[in-house]
Amino acid sequence: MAYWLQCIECSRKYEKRDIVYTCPHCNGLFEVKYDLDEVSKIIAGHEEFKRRNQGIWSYREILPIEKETNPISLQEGGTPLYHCKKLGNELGIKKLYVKHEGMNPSGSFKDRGISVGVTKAIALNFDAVACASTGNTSASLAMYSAYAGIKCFVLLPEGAVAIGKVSQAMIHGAEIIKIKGNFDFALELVKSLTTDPEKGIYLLNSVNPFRLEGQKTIGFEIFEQLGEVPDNIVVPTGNAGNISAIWKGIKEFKYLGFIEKIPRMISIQSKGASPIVRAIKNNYEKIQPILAPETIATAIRIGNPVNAPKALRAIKESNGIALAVYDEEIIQAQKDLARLEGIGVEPASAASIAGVKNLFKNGQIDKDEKTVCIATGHVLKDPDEIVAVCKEPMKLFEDEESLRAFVEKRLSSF
Ligand code: AN7
Repeated sequence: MAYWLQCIECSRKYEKRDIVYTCPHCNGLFEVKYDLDEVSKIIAGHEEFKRRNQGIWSYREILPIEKETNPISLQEGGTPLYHCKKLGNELGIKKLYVKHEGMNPSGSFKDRGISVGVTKAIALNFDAVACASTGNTSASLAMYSAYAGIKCFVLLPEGAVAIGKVSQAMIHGAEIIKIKGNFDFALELVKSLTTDPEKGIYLLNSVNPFRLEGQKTIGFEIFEQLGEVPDNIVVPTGNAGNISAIWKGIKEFKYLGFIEKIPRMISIQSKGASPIVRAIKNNYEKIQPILAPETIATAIRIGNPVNAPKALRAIKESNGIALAVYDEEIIQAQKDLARLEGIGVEPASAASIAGVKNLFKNGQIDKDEKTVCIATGHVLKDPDEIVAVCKEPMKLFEDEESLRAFVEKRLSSF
């Protein structure tokens, strides 16, 4: 299928084989464009995608990879969508759903984008890739690079990446580079390392427009699993790639005539790292970066989101919302989801639930609306946080009698 790159600011077009991450003319972000009229001649309806049942690769005609190329796939996508009845009842919203992206191969939604990104790297003859990361991108990139047999460099902000994620990067054999400074600084460094494609390192942060194409499939799956478009899609937002990607996919499905309605795109950030929320609230054209972002949700501890221009458009075009939540609310939502629904997620993911709770309270979400929260990463990503927030003491029992007494007491109070 024909596709090319187009700058979202100046609309200049580039060839799909051009190795450019941002527009050489105006530094704007790129978007992948397809000849959708051609696609609609080949794909009769969305059911055809669904029938293939191949995760993200079901959508090949609207992914930027040639037909002949073998995907580097570890069976990403096809994640469960749970109807959270108990939690929904507690919040007052009956139609609350969670799309559990923690069920991807490396335990986060990043696998969708990295599968496409590493496939692209191989197709372009790169034998090394790199990213800066708050953790999940590095885990995913390390995993897919190992499978593809290419070299992988990950730049991690020192002391700010959850241990589950670092250990994944380690076991899959990535070159781990600790950076003195936060994620935003690590991203600047990795961009400069990869500006010269002749050096042979392909950049796979979400500024890479091909990567985002894989992530748009989250929206397609929600539509298929739900049988309709929900009223709201709620996305924890850091570098703002995911919310932009999902929105792009929705617009493509609409153009293709597969859907009529569009959802509101709702961005949730943590209070200590909420440049998108501030920009929407104050009606800024551009975000103002936050210099020292801070939150327990380390995945989204990002002050200068590279995809902000796309995310701001997604929120505005969809008549969406941006809201910041406190760390305490994130922790509560993480516990509620785990204890009422049996769904274990990392703090960043729980931000979406915390956001919905507040939006319902202040009347921005109605009780009858269908709302899908994206649970972006698995609970085992950040075990230190769990131990810190679950303070129930672990008792040491020396004899059977006191153990029995304890268990009986607990059973009778259950
Ligand atoms: C669990 O891994 O940026 O708004 O370097 O790991 O698309 O950036 C992770 C981001 C939400 C935010 N939830 O997504 C990285 C990284 C989890 C995440 C986000 C991330 P974007």
